[in-house]
Amino acid sequence: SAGQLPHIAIIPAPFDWGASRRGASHGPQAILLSGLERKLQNLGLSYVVESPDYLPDVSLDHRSEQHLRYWGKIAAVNEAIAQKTAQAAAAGQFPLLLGGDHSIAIGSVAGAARGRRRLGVLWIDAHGDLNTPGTTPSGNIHGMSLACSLGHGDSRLTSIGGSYPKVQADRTVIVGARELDEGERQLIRSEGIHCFTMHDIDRRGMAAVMDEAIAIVSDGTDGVHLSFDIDSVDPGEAPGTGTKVRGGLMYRETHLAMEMLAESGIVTSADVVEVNPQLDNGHRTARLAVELIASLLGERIL
Ligand code: NNH
Ligand code: MN
Ligand code: MN
Ligand code: MN
Repeated sequence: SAGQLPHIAIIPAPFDWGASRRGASHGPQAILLSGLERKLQNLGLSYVVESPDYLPDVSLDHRSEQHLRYWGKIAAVNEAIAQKTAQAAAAGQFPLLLGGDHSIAIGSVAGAARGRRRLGVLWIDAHGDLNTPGTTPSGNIHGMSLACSLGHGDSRLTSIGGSYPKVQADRTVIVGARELDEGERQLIRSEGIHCFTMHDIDRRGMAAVMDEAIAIVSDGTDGVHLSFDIDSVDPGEAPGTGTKVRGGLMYRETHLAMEMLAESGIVTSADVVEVNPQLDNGHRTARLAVELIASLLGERIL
């Protein structure tokens, strides 16, 4: 239906003011330099790499608060990300956002939700990203992005891309959680957000967890956004990220999750975030990101 439009729109989001450490802004370049285009070509996929020029210059925006650090820059950048993502989706493309810290998902989820009012969200992360200014231990907005998309938190963030909740709790699934703050636990319980922790993955296995996750996010939805935080993967495999937590997803478990998503055919847009080449061991983490994107987009072993 997209005519001669490329199928995949690679949208770089070189931004890192949502995290406590700088460096994730170089994630898109590291992922592109690690062979993403070659992978897509080998898969026979058509794609376009968007220029990062769609992002506004926020270097002079110093609006910030203790519990909402750099909210001015983050609001401005995410309005542009929402617009760019919505535009690609409306053209029939698959928006693939390369972060950047996880605050960029405020914009990408808003953009994906513009044409899909019953969007499912799969959030693969060591963390919940369910803090609000009232619960955040850090003030870092990358720890608030999923809460924002659900409509919780400060209106300067929840209004990005439209003043309404972009997703509903019963269509939201977290996979890989192992470091949740107390306010996040409370929100998961009070809202009924589905959360498969590392404990669940250890007990039941990744295949069973992903079967259930896929069933939840595809039930009654009109699209699924995957928001993949590379810190979900065990730091032994993915050292190049700012908030490493031991006991993460193993290499094959992570690929299996991506392969199962590819088989399901449900994913309509995705983010890959928190790759920080300044903390990486060579390009190990960026290369892993490329491999995982390939699995998500249909690369098979046989
Ligand atoms: N929960 C912590 C916070 O809100 C850490 C969040 N860091 C992340 N999230 N990398 O994915 O500050
Ligand atoms: Mn995250
Ligand atoms: Mn995380
Ligand atoms: Mn924490």
